[in-house]
Amino acid sequence: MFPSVSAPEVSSESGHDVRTGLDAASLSQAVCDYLYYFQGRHPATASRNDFYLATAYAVRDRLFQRGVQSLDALLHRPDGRTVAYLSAEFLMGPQLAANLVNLGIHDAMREALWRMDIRLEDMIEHEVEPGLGNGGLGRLAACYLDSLATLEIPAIGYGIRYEFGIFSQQIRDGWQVELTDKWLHLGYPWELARPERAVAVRFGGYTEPYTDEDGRYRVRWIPGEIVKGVPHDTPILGYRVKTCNLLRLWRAEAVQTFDFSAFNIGDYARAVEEQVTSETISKVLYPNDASPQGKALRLKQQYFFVACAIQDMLRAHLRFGGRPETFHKRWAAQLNDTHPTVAVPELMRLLLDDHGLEWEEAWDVTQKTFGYTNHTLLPEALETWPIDLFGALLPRHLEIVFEINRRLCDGIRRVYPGDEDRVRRMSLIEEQGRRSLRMANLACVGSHAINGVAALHTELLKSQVLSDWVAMFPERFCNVTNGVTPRRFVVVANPGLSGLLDRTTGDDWPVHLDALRRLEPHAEDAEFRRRWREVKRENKRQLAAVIRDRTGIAVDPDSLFDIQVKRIHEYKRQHLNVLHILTLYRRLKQNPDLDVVPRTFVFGGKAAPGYHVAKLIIKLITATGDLVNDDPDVRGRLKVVFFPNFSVKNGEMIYPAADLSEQISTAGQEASGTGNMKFSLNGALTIGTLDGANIEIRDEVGADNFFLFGLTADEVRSAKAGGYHPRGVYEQNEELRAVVDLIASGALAGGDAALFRSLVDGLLWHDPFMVLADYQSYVDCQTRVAALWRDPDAWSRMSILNVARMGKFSSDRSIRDYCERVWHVGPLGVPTEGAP
Ligand code: CRA
Repeated sequence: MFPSVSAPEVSSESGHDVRTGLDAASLSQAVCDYLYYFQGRHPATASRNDFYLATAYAVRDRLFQRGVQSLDALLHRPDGRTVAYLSAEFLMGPQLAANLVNLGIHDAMREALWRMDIRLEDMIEHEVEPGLGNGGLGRLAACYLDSLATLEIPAIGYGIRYEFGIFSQQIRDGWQVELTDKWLHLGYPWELARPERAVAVRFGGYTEPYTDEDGRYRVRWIPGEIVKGVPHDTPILGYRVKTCNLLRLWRAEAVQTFDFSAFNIGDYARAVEEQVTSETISKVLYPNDASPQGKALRLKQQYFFVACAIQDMLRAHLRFGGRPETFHKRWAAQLNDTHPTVAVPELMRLLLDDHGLEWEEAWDVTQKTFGYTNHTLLPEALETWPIDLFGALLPRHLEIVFEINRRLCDGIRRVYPGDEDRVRRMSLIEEQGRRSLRMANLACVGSHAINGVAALHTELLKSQVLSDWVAMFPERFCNVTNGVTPRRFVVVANPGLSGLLDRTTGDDWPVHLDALRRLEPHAEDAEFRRRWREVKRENKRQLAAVIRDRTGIAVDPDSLFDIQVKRIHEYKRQHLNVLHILTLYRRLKQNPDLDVVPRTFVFGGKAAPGYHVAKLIIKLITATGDLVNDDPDVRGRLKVVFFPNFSVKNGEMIYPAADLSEQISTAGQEASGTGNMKFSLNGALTIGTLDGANIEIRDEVGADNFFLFGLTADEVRSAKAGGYHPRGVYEQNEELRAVVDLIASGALAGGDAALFRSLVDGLLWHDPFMVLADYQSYVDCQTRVAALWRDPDAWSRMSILNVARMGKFSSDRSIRDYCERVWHVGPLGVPTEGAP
């Protein structure tokens, strides 16, 4: 049954290096060895999961081999700087295919498995991804780890190993239903637990002053609770390089897992109580995208992983001979939004209380260590913590925060005497209502660099949310536009396109994305355009099969695939998309012979479980599908699909199959967006507003190759300031009125006029995201899209130019920008100009 590999052999006898060899024979032997000796399975009886695990372990060996070498290289550069990317979320996506591509052994592994009658595709399909993030912010962190390793910059991603990641989404009766995400249930082979590297994290209790041997006034923290943080390491290999970095995620455990005294007196429940409460910390990811919940457990999570990370960094620094006061020369730490900001008082605490530094020196080290990236302007997303809650959990940190604030406010008063309003605005403490700690202000004061994630976003940050900070610390601000990794989102996700790009431009584009410019002349080549369309058509055929399988809806691969996948949020305006669909539907009902471009509308994305309007929008989408899909007058020309459980893995199927990418947020609301980049890089044309990175994408691909509509951020502001009356827009636009009335009538809800009432009323009376204001512009723009679609050559030309001009949006470019503008580090951590 397994002719070529019957039993494991010792590597020296077989002539293959089973641990590290990259040829098919070595790989096949390695997989077989894992089956026998690690899982205790014979290939003949092994399950698909057994084979998957064995394959993953064989790959992991090769990663860790490079990881050890990378660490060794770092040890020989004790003057180098390592990047610590602190993030509450890492949305890594499936690991097998990406690692095979980065190692350059995709074909060898296919051959190795084939010798055992196993299809590599089945192994890749079998993998369950760790959903340890909500959306863009977490996926960005993962792209950045990929680029850091590819650019050979020593880096560690620090985060939380949530036992349950983002919920998995099912659609029942058209509604979202959330199921727990048990990503660990069949074993996660990519990580290595390092219990010997565990650290202790303290919570609660009180502080007390004392005088040390030198007669100095000091403070000690007597905690009320201690929890253990156990690191779990996932190797992060760069693309075709030796550098292998680390993602180190922390799991919370009880210090003492079993209370024998409680057990002895017969209280079984109490005996494991400590374990239960400790482990709660890393149990579950909060499923909110860009809007915090303000729960005590969330603050505990934040402090937990940050305390683990900083201790880990400091320990490494001291072990390699560093002194506390040179910490910033070894580490550049990035705060991925405000979630890890408690790192600022934590580092201060360690330097002051544990290492005896003076305040000024500790503060200097701290500021030089941290950089802060802001990811959103949404006012509800600005994190604050009630002072009483913060103080109860972190009493010593609160004292340090008060002292940072005292010095900050003194500084403001020196620069702006008498401007108490400014002091109030910049203070770390919000005094109105329940006194609370403003994390964005703490991040700003504690960092030497502050950046937004796209040009417009940074401008708005500077002119609105953080304008006081710009006035006082202008040199701290810079922009770093987001990027995405072309390895995962093209090489892995779109092998058809990848092959065509290799053959046309050479194969260096995955690491020099600007090289895709070489495609430009081919846009004029009719034969090339035909091949371009063939690739897209095959991707669409595959997606159509999956859609059929998961939703039962049959869609035509020759129709225009018009796709919006991202978190469901009012500002992203999935409902604007629905208004357009219903507009087309009504036109067809009025004139079934109308010549419309056949379209397949695909939606995907999760709604935060507590966000009722977002959940109602999902229902609106599925109800629209129910209305439209089988209507005889429509004759299959419009199909509406809600693709359940959007994830990195599903995204890898969806982006390559898109013709049109919907990036239709209200201008000024989407900080950057990164889905916009993934689509365009896969040859979709964008219909979008002047928002986030859309603006820069349009600048790069050319205004002629981008479907622009809608109000600008400035226009949105003045429209609102001038008193926006959505009801008036509705009354004056006949087609819009008819469509809104259709939703309000209950026709999409089996006659239940109440179902979408709140949504409709919200649009008519408030419409904070200007859906009605942008409706006509959007529908007109969609008419231009349809006209272009009728000219396949013109469409393909634009599609090719989009891909050719996306070089800027490689996450490699973003990481180079961070290295230059924020971290001052080069490959192998060599300090560059401006390094502290
Ligand atoms: N929700 C922004 O909204 C941006 C990503 C990554 C977001 C996106 O426009 O592309 O960050 N903001 O920068 C966020 O999470 C806390 O704020 C996002 O993913």
